[in-house]
Amino acid sequence: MARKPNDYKSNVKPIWCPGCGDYAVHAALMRAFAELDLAPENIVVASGIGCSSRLPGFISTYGFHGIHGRVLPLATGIKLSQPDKTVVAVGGDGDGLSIGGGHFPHAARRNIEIAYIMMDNSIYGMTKGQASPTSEKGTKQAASPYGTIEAPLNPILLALAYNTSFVARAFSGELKEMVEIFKIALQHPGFAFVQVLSPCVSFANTYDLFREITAPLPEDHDVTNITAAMQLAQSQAPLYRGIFHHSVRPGYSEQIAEIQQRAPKITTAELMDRYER
Ligand SMILES: Cc1ncc(C[n+]2csc(CCOP(=O)(O)OP(=O)(O)O)c2C)c(N)n1
Ligand code: SF4
Ligand SMILES: [Mg+2]
Repeated sequence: MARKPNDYKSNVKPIWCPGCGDYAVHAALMRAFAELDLAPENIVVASGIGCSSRLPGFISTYGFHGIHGRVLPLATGIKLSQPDKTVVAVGGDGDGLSIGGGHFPHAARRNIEIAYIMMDNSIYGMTKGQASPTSEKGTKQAASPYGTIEAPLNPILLALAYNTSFVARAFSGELKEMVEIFKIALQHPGFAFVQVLSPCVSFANTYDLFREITAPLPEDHDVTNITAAMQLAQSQAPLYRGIFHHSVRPGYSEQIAEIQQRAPKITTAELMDRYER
C-alpha cells in the first residue's frame, strides 16, 4: 500500500506563525518519507530547541525534542543504538551554529549516517528575534538596535570544510526541489547536511529577497568537486540552491559494527575480573 504524506502527520497541530518557512519543511519531509515509502516506526526525528526544533512533535514517527544545541550528539546516540533506523536531526541556525556549533564538525568528520536539516532563518525566532550566526552584518533587532557588527557564517562553506559527504541548500519557497533534496539526503549512507532557507515571517521575513536572489546551481556543477562547490558556496547573488557536494565513504555506525566483529567478545564480569587481578 502506497504511503501518503499525511500518514506521517501527528495529531498535534503546528503552532508556528502563519507563513513561517518551517511549514514547508514539515510538508516536504513528510512527502519525502512517503515517496521513499519509509515506515513511520523506522524513522526517528530528533531536534534541539527553537521554533524549528518543535518539528518532531508534528510528525508521527519516533521523535525526541532535545535541549538547545545538542541535536547532533542526541541523533548520533540514537543512530548508534538503532543503526537500522532512518535518523533525521532538525533544528535552527542558532541551535546548530551558536551553542551547538562545536558538534557540527565532529558529526561531519565521523560521517555518522544522519540527515541534518538546518532550518536557517538567520534569527533566533523562538526568543523573539535576536541576531543569529547567519544574520547579515547590520541586522537591527530589539537586542541589536544599532545593527550587528559581526560577519555572518556561511553554513554551506562550513559543511564543505568539515568534510561533510552530502551538502545541499534548499528554500522553503521551492517545495518540490526541497522534497527531491530531502529524498537523496535521507538515503545517503553518511552525514547529509541540508541548509533550508526558511524565513521567519515575524522577525526577519526574507521570502521576497530569496525569491529574487536564489537560483539553481549550474547544471554542469560536478558534485564530487569540492573546490568548485566551495567557490559556488561563496556566491551571494545568485545564492545557489541544490546539491553542492555528494560523495560516499564509510559511515560511522557501519565502521563501529565492523570493529565489533573484530574486537574480542568479553562480558562485563570478565572485564571486572581482569581489573581485580
Ligand atoms: C541552554 C539554552 N540556552 C539558551 C536557550 C534559549 N533559546 C531557546 S531557543 C533559542 C534560539 C533559537 O534560535 P534557532 O536555533 O535559530 O531556532 P528558531 O527559533 O529560529 O527556529 C535560544 C537562545 C535555551 N533554551 N537553552
Ligand atoms: S517566530 Fe519566526 S521562526 Fe518562529 S514560528 Fe514565528 S515565523 Fe516561524
Ligand atoms: Mg533561527
